[in-house]
Amino acid sequence: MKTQVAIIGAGPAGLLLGHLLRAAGVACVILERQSRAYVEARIRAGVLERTTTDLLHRLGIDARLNAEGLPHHGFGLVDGERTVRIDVAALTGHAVTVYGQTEVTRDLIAAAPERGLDIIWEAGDVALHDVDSSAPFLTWADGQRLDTDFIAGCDGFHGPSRAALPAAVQKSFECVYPFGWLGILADVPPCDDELIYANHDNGFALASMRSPTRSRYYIQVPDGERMDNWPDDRLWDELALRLGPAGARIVRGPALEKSIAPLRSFVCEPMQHGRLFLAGDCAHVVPPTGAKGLNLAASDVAYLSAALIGFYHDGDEALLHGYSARAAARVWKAERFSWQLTKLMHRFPEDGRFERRMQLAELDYIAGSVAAQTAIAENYVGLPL
Ligand code: RFL
Ligand code: PHB
Repeated sequence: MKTQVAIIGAGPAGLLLGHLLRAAGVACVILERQSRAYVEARIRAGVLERTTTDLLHRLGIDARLNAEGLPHHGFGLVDGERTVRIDVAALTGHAVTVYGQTEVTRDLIAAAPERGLDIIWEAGDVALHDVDSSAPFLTWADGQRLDTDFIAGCDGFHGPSRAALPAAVQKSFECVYPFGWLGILADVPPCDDELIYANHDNGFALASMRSPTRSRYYIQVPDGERMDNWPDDRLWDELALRLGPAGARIVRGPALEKSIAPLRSFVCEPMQHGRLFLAGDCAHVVPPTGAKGLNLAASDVAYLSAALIGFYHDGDEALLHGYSARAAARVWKAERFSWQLTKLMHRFPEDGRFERRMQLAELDYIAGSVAAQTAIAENYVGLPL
């Protein structure tokens, strides 16, 4: 088999890149390790920046997004009993959209056949070859081979693409947090119209949603926490406690899904080597506090698709050479925002009474400062491409 761009991974980065390339007539094939059913069932992010929804509108893969996406004009930061509302729309002129990553993924997969985007599911043992030559190729399963002009590594944090960058050129930067998020999804109405991020003495909590009848909640739990320590009743009690005034309005229900995700900040530079380009979680990870991970995957592939299309349409390699620097500049700013919001809203085991008062003083400062609220709002809504 031969193609122009071989994409590894059918997450948001790989699927969006595939559609953007196909819309410009560039040939591509996606190789995905998991089955379609597995990928479509994965519960992940929930908040889309305008840069991400703009891509879906541009592709015309937006019918369900338009019908079911919830525009959100602000969110709350809670310390104890007080809610500081960040009025994102008033402060920036823009809103975010609550629409699950699961739904984005399903929409992109459903639109693939009619747009000539081939996805090979359950492609085991994908390996990258000759990425620094002009004729790279992929192999998988029992000796299947795909020759290609370029490889796009969109295979998430644990995929093989990043490891194909020679150790001598790869620089990585990492911060692992001593806690994770325990998430619960339930078919109950949300406790508030807006998302609420709470910093309680017991730790962080987040009230989010997928629709007017489906809620998504998270609490901070210690590293290595076991799920059987958190039967549903205990989890609902803890959410009600940590979420402040909104906690009293929680409607409880059976869990559709419960999982624990570790928190990490990670960046790999450069995001390109030879004919291999990295995009999304394979090149960088943010803690979910800023709701940036999926949106960074989308902005990476906005840059990468423009660069590849420039190459095929105009023979122009300038954007390809500039990809890593351009994408990483936006990534680092989202890393900073996600790290700072994580530090502000979580309890760190090494922190004492002083650090706790620093958090409360910062929240108090934010409550009284339009400048501080604007800085949060413009990062949350997404920095421009
Ligand atoms: P993905 O989604 O991990 O997709 C990678 C794909 O590559 C496949 N793969 C392979 N395929 C072939 N061969 C191999 N050897 C392969 N190895 C892996 C995988 O099966 C998979 O299909 O990466 P991508 O596309 O870069 O997308 C990144 C986002 O998924 C991620 O950043 C977000 O989910 C992060 N995130 C959030 N981001 C937001 O923008 N807003 C949010 O509100 C938000 N909330 C969250 C989140 C992530 C969370 N977890 C579970 C980590 C909330 C949580 C709890
Ligand atoms: C979610 O709804 O899953 C979600 C929302 C906001 C975040 C993280 C996760 O910051």
